[in-house]
Amino acid sequence: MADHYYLTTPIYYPNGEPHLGHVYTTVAADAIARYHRLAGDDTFLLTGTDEHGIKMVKTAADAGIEPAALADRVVAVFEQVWKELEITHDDFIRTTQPRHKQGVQKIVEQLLASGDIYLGGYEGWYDEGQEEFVTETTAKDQQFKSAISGRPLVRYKEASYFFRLSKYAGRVLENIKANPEFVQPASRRNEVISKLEQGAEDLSISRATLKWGIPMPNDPQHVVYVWIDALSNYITALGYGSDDDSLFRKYWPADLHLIGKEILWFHAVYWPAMLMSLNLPIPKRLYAHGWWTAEGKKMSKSMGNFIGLDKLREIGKVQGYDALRYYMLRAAPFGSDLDWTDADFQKSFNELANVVGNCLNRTLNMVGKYRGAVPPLGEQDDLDRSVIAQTKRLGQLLAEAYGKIELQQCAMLPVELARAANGYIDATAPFKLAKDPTKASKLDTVLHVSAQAIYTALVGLLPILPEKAAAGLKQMGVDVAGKTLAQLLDAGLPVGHPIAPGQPLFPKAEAGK
Ligand code: ME8
Repeated sequence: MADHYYLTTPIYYPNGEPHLGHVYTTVAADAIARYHRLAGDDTFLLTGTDEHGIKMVKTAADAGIEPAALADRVVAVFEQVWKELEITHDDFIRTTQPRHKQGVQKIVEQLLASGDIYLGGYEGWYDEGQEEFVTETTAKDQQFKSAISGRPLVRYKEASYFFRLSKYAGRVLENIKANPEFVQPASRRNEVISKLEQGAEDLSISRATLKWGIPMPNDPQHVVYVWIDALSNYITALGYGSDDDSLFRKYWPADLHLIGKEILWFHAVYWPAMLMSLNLPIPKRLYAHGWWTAEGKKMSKSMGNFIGLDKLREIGKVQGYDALRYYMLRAAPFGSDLDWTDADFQKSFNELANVVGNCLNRTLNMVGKYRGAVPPLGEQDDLDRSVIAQTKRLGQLLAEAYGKIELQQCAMLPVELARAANGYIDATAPFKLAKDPTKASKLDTVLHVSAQAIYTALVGLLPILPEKAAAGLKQMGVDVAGKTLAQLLDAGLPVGHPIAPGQPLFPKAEAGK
């Protein structure tokens, strides 16, 4: 039976249109999901929107509309963008959907039943942009401003229900320490550990002064704190607490929650504590990736360096969304902060054109012209053997890289194989071999090895460049539909497989722009 793989993106606030940051996490998740599907795993990718909370209320008020109308308008944009980018999510959860509301109420009822919720009063600071309670000390350290947006913290004083986070802090910490894979990357895991070693206070989980939210089942004057509401999506989407929880039973615990670094604490501490209180298993892995800046500065509309939909769509139109995917995933080791520059984007596009596109084109032209079909291996030397070995290794290297969520490697390894194949073609000079009938066996080898190498590289690129890699393979006469990675890699290109000259995969007219 195939393995299960359940992965999620954060559910985004629909208070503004998606931008580079949202696209990054979602594309990363999509690449991982595509890899696992290709590997034959029963895969489920969840994304969605986080529609309650004060931030939505305020943005809607500024626009002179109701929060629900704002959510509907922006959610439609998110859905449209994921469609344009061909994101392969299996579900899109909105926290305003009845299925989610019912699930959250069930969850809160269970937390109440385990005695982990009590009524108290909250007086303290709140970061409305992050929807986060901030302790007095932290507030002071941050000069009463948000660490993320820089906006002033707001003083709250109201009755509130509390979740006994302090009761679970020790177990949550132990679990993080005992499972090095759980919170990644390691640097961020260490930050969580040192913060958690100082203990954790009980968490205010309801708002009495807010109407836009899910009512507390025991006291409808309060709405559930937006983070308790939001984190629950990972199980309500699977039907937890509903009449049909078959997906939940099949896929939970999640294999991977992919998130940005600024929301790691919620996922690494609040979420496991909630799950412990619910007696449910903890997700297997949280991966908190880095933050994008643009041209060296925080992205901002007023600074003119905002990478928003207009710019992303223009790239989609000119260079194609696959070029965007490759650039984003290749830009830095996964987990590190990243900086967008137009120059680097162009460089990475040129790399695709000059390395992958060029290798495919040369190979198709050579094999098409000299043999018309993949020839058998002829006489071989060490250089041939080293490219053969590198080709054979790709599947294993990719399995390791995807296993560790090293997405930069996942993007680059196949391209490095194509680069090696280009070097090999340069070194063996098949156009010279073709002129000398005594070198026919050597030419067979060169054509065979080059064809297998670029074929394998394209197969390895399928999760990263779904459209271009499939188009390249189509030019090689290979239809990937319905085939697993192992089938594609093991089969290789059979001897005698017909090959005809092809078209540029990344046309130069575009590359030069
Ligand atoms: O935090 N660089 O939603 P959100 C990289 N609703 N990633 C970025 C980014 C940037 N500059 N900007 C945004 C929320 N992101 C909550 C989540 S989950 C139960 C609830 C990405 O709309 C990154 O994944 O503010 C980050 O964690 C997420 O968008 C925040 O989206």
